[in-house]
Amino acid sequence: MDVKAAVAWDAGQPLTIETVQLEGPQTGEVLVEIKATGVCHTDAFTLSGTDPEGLFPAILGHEGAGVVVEVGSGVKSLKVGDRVIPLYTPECRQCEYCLSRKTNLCQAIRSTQGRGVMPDGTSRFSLDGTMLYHYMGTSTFANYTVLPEIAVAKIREDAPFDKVCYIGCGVTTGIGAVIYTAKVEPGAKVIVFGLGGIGLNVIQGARMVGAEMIVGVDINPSKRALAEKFGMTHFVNPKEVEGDLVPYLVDLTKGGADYTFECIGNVNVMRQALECCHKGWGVSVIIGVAAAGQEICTRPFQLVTGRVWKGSAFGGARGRTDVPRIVDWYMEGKINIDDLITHTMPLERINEAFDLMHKGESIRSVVTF
Ligand code: NAD
Ligand code: AHE
Ligand code: ZN
Repeated sequence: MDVKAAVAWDAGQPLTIETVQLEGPQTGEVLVEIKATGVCHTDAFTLSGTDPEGLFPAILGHEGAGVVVEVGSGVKSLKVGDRVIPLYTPECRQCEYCLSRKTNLCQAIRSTQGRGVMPDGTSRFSLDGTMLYHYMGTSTFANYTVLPEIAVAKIREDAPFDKVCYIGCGVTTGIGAVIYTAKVEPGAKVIVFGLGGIGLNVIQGARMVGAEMIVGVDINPSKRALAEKFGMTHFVNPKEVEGDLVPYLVDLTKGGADYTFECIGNVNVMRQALECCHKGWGVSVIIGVAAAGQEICTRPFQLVTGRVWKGSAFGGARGRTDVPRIVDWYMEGKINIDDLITHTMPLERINEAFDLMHKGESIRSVVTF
């Protein structure tokens, strides 16, 4: 079938809107009509050419919501008409990783996801005979996409697509990092580095679980007001701090933070985030995605003296299980998504979403179809 898609032809180039061809679902797959998709910094990261797994030409996008319009043979858990959120972290409930209960990183289809193809090794997208790569197994910058059943979360029927699409990445990543990865407890002192589409969700997660002190760190002071609305208790602009940021934050938290979250993708900030953790028990969670070739470093003494460095992908959430619950939280008014969606636009204007992100003028832009 013909579908409308934003195609990334090459690194650093704007997306172009094309009519592309999409083959229907195979065994164990579904065809989803995408109704809305957010634009995450990770899409910009891959488009920039610094993603080691970046492939071109591709259809990017991994933060969507839509409706199942066709099911392939063997599909049991989904039917035509179901409202769904595509999952770049699937949940097969059968692989060693899922069964371990120690991680959300289902590996059932990870290798083909990273190679830009469906689990059978082929792409379903093409344009006039030229193969187009899938992206993160989701490719939501198209009004239709094909997904394996295990990479689809079924959600309630009354959830608005243009809001809950954000649960497909940013909301779950931020809130999940607090509740599933770090397991922040009431009364904790938390520092969040980067107050964008992810960091603000870390802040709202920290408030939800009853953190007592929530420090936000960002070089863009325009992020302050919204962060305060979401629960930030103290704002720090590193550009206004005299001397080193780390001792400043250790002083502010009276000995260091119980938990810190890096939501930027900057390896120097990752080090600061670890080192401003409390001696003996502070935990620093890396969420930001850093460019190819970048490495983190610190003195091993930081770890010897009890600080813990860990990472979080998709907030540690198990998508088919946890995403429907997070949608419920939104529908019950327990979490705020609306105020974070600062811009909406049709697919034809998707490049504006990247421009707004780079200029620091948006939190989340959502494309509606
Ligand atoms: P964003 O662009 O919306 O926000 C980034 C924020 O960091 C901005 O407010 C910016 O002003 C701030 N910033 C930049 N440099 C800074 C510095 N040196 N010190 C302090 N603040 C600084 O991006 P986002 O969508 O929130 O994504 C954040 C990161 O998280 C990206 O690297 C993205 O790829 C990654 N990410 C990871 C996961 C995961 O599962 N691990 C999921 C989604 C996004
Ligand atoms: N392809 C990159 C890694 C990108 C990355 O870390 N992705 C996160 C999700 S970011 C969503 O906005 C993730 O889930 N990672 C786990 C995984 O299996 O990819 C690289 O460096 O190669
Ligand atoms: Zn994302």
